[in-house]
Amino acid sequence: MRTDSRWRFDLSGFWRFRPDPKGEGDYSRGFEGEPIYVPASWNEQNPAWDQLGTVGWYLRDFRVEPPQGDMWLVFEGAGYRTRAWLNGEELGEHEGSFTKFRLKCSPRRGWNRLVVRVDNTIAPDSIPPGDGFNDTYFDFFHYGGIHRPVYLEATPSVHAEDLFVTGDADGNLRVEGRSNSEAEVVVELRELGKTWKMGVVDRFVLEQRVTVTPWSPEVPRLYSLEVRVGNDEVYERVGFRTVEVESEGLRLNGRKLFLKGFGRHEDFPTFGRRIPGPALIRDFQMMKEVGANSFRTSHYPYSDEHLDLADEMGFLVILETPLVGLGERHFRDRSFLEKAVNVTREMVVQHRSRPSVIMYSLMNEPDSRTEEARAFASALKDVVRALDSTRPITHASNRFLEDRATEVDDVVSVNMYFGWYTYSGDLEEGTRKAVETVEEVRRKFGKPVLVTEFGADALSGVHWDPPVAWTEEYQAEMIRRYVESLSSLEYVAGLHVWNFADFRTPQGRRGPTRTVLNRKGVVTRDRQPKLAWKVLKDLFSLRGGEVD
Ligand code: GCB
Repeated sequence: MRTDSRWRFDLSGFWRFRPDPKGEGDYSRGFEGEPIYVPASWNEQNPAWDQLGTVGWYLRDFRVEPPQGDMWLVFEGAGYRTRAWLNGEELGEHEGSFTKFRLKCSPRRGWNRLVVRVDNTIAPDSIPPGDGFNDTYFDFFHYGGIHRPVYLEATPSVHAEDLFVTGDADGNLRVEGRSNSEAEVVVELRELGKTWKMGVVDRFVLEQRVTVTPWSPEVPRLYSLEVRVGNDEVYERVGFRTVEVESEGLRLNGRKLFLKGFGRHEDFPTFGRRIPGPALIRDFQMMKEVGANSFRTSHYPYSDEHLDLADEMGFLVILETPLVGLGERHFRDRSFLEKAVNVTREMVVQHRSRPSVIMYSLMNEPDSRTEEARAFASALKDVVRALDSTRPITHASNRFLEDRATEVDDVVSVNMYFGWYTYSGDLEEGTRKAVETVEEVRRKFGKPVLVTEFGADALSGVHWDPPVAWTEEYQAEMIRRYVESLSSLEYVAGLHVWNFADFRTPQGRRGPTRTVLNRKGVVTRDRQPKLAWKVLKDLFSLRGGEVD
């Protein structure tokens, strides 16, 4: 639900920061600290903060003239655990780095002091889990801080809540929403000159058929749907599109769909877990240029800005939860399931009105070979279905035939590194194994298959003929062989190269297999193309990846 028509006070800019490596201090009333920029992770803003795996304190003094109504401190993403105090009074706390949350507050007229404590300690039961800062159960850097925008927002005493808007390619519009108390509700699609009066209600569902241009990667047409509840005005951008899953594959607006694209990360030099706007634009322009039509938000829900651009530029998104690296201990633990449900619910509610989001991925590479794992996946699926019954579900598996969670998925997704982690120098053998695996998975589950990861590390500027590991040539050749052989299988519904760009990862668990960054990007961390980029551009433009 878009609320930028409400009164807002933006808190981006320079704050003060104080590391608290033992996590024992109480600075909730104030401290001196050093300058830090928000929004961005703390790690790369100062080498002294880079490995700070525990607590950091933020402080901001600001002057404000608050309007009438309830006031909220909104974080679009901060973590891992965030607690805030306004003028010494505790506002509340939130666990999880990748979803939006808000804390009720009462700023006074004039000067106020906001203090935020961010605890980035990682534990076996955090989401995602790990044994410590450098020993994560996942392969990306555990940045800490206030990564996404933060602001004060006022809600009028009567206001809209929980807006959920969908539209299909035939122009069937569905709008669902609530008001915190009974009020006059009006829904408007201004571009079409349509207004619907819902009466005086506290809950409403509108179903109408309208004449529209469907949303697609080629023509990502968005309409603005406004809802007025009393004096409150909120809106969503609707894209009218239909996604269908058939045994042979996916359809978008009735036409066969082949997903071409990438797994990505929110990772950027100095900014850490925040990709600044100009870099997002560059990424999306490059992805268009290479012929991609989609990406997965590996391995956590991305920022509103990131997904806004996907809506606007016509990218199809597999929206993934931060449930990466789960094992038996997680599947047996009821309280972990509760946390997982919570984070999944927050993700779905935040992004379910986006046309770009065509599928949810509920986990990445769980150790899901048991009945407990299947039950866990099934419980998560029920939660999603209750909030949004319109989108198919998957999870990215590296357990292939042994994966029990795949049984509950609508689409099978596999991550495959034959020819890289099983390096023998023989590229043909790796590709053959990949094709065999996809064929077996298809035979067993009878569902469309997405290859959500494949690739090889390449150090930009390292070349060798004939191709050997770590060279740009080896990566390019491996990607070429995978794309050529897998895209000819009819039930393969898409190919996502791992990864769009090199990204930071800890040196712990994976030790010597990483050179500061994971180098499987087809562009470098500062977004310069490797050899594989050119190869991919030819492949994506040639192959029946187009919506036909
Ligand atoms: C995977 C993971 C991804 C890693 C990748 C790799 O299967 O899903 O997070 O980064 O492999 O490069 O090893």
